[in-house]
Amino acid sequence: MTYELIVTSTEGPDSRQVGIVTLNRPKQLNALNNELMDELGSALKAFDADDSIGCIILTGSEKAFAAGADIGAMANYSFADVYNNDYITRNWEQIRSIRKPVIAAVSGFALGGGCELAMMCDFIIAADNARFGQPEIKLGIIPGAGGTQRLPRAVGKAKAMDLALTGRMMDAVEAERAGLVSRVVPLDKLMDEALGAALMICSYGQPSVFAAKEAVNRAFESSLSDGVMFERRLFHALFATEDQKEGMDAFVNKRKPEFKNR
Ligand code: CO8
Repeated sequence: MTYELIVTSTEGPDSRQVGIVTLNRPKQLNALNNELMDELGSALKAFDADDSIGCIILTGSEKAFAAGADIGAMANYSFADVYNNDYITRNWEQIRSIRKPVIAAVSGFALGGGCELAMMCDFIIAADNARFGQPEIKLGIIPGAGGTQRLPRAVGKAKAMDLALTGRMMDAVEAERAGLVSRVVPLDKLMDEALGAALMICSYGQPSVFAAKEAVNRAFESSLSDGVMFERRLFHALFATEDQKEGMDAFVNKRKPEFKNR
């Protein structure tokens, strides 16, 4: 399938590849409009359904991961437009239904919907020029794609309130210190770092990768005791996989495991 506003590619050995989606509206700093979000949803679903893909990276340009929802497109929307037709917000939660890990490799601006999109990914690796923020308050609105919910879960109430109410940006160092991003690397190392992480994930057995993602996500949807029980059931279930036998046998016999994803 050909896309206009994103570019897709793959990296890695034939057996297990990394699917890469690059947002590509450079003149608008990757501002997110309905068409781009439709293409992003299609590309993510296609990679998710492709057995040769083990992990996905979502990235933008050096200057901008995404500078938010497209303000020009939103400017004249009425309540009826956005509510009745689900303009702007349609498709935004699709990324949550992707079962394979999605890594956000963020350089430059990740603002508003761009920050929310990065937070919908499983983890964020940031370049040292990355800047995160929820500046919607400056436009007379508030975050609409989970920013007020995911940001406090990531960085705590104080910093989330600070960012949502002042609209200020935080740099990569502050974002890492606050727990929003997992690693910060020099800009020219961003894709190498993200690919290294993605290829490592690809090398593991898929049942345990899926289970780890599901279990960590459950921490944000349940009480501690429900989450621990959910984890325990997945943990028990993995003893029914060939990959558990292979992984442990390989360790015991001091050899490299060859996971079969079953
Ligand atoms: N929408 C549309 N166009 C944009 C956007 C945007 N969000 N951001 C930048 N652009 C365009 C600019 O208009 C400009 O276009 P042109 O060259 O035609 O004038 C071009 O990109 C370059 O931008 P600047 O000249 O402003 O570049 P600077 O380096 O001077 O500044 C900034 C970069 C700081 C990123 C600045 O462009 C800016 O503040 N952008 C807006 C950031 C913002 O407010 N984002 C939040 C948008 S609202 C939102 O995301 C709500 C999400 C709700 C959820 C979505 C629904 C689920």
